[in-house]
Amino acid sequence: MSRKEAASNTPGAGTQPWSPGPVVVGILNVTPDSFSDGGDFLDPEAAASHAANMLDEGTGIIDIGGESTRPGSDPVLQSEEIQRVVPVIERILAARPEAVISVDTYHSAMATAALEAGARVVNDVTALRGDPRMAAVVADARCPVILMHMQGKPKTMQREPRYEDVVGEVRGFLARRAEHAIAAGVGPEDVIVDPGIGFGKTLDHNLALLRNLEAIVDLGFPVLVGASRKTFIGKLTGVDEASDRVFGTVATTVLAYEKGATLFRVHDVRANREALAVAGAILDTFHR
Ligand code: HH2
Repeated sequence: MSRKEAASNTPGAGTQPWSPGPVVVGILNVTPDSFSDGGDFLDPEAAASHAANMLDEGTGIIDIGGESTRPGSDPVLQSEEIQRVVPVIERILAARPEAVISVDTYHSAMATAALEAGARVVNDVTALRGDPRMAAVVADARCPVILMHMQGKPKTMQREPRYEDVVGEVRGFLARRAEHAIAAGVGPEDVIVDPGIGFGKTLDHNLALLRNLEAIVDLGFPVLVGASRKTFIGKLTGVDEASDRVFGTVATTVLAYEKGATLFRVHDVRANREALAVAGAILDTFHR
C-alpha cells in the first residue's frame, strides 16, 4: 500500500470523533507505578490539569489508564482501576466537553464505566482476549477499539520473547483479532491495530516491526504506534531516564508516520505534534 493510500486509512474518514490527519494520542496514566509517569497524576486535579495541557498542545485523544502494563507489572483490582479512572474522565469532560477520551483497559467493567462517564474509544492491550465480555461492550457502544499485539503477559513478557518471523506473526495475529472483533459486531471502520512495541519483544523485534510497518498498514486498518519513551529507545540512545527519551520517540513517530501509521500514543504531545506537522507537509499529505 502506498503512503497516500495509507493516508486514506486515517481515522476520521468514517464516524470517528476526531479530525483527519495524523492523530496524537496523549498518555495519561492514573497509576502509582507506570514506567514513565507513574505517581504523577494519581490526584484527579493533577490528572485533569495535565489533560488540559495536552489538549492545548494539540492532542487528538487522551488515553487514560488505571493499571500499568509495563514489564513486570501486576494487575490491579477492577474496582481500584475504576476508582482511579472515572473521576478523572468526569473532571476532564466537565472542563473540556469536546475532549476525546480513550480508556486503556482490558477489563469490560472498566470499559463500561469509562464509556458511561463519556470516554469514546477503548484501547485494549490484549486485543479483546483479556475479558470475554469486552467485545460485546465495544460492539454495543459502537466505538473505536485499539487492538494491540502482546506476546505473553506483562508480568513475564520480557523473559526471552521468541518469534520465528516477528512481522508475519504480529500481522497474522492482528488480522485474526480484527476478524474476531468484526464477527462480534464491532464496525470494521472502528478497528485500529497496534503492533505493541515493547510487549513481549526484544530490541530487534521492535526494530523489525517498525522497519516493516507497511506490512501492518497493509491490513487496511488505521495503525497506532506506542513507542513513547520505551526501553528500546533508551537502549539505542543510552538515555536511562524515561522522561528524557523524547528525541528518540520523535524519530520513531516520524518514521512510523512515513510508513503509514496515523495514530501516535505519546507522553510528549507538543514535540510529536510539531514533528508530525512538518513531516506531513514534506510528505505532502495533510498540509492543504
Ligand atoms: N503501551 C503502554 C500502555 N498501553 N496501549 C497501546 N495501544 N499501545 C501501546 O504501545 C501501549 C498501550 C505502555 O506504556 P505506558 O502507558 O506509558 O506505561 P505503563 O504501562 O507503565 O502505564
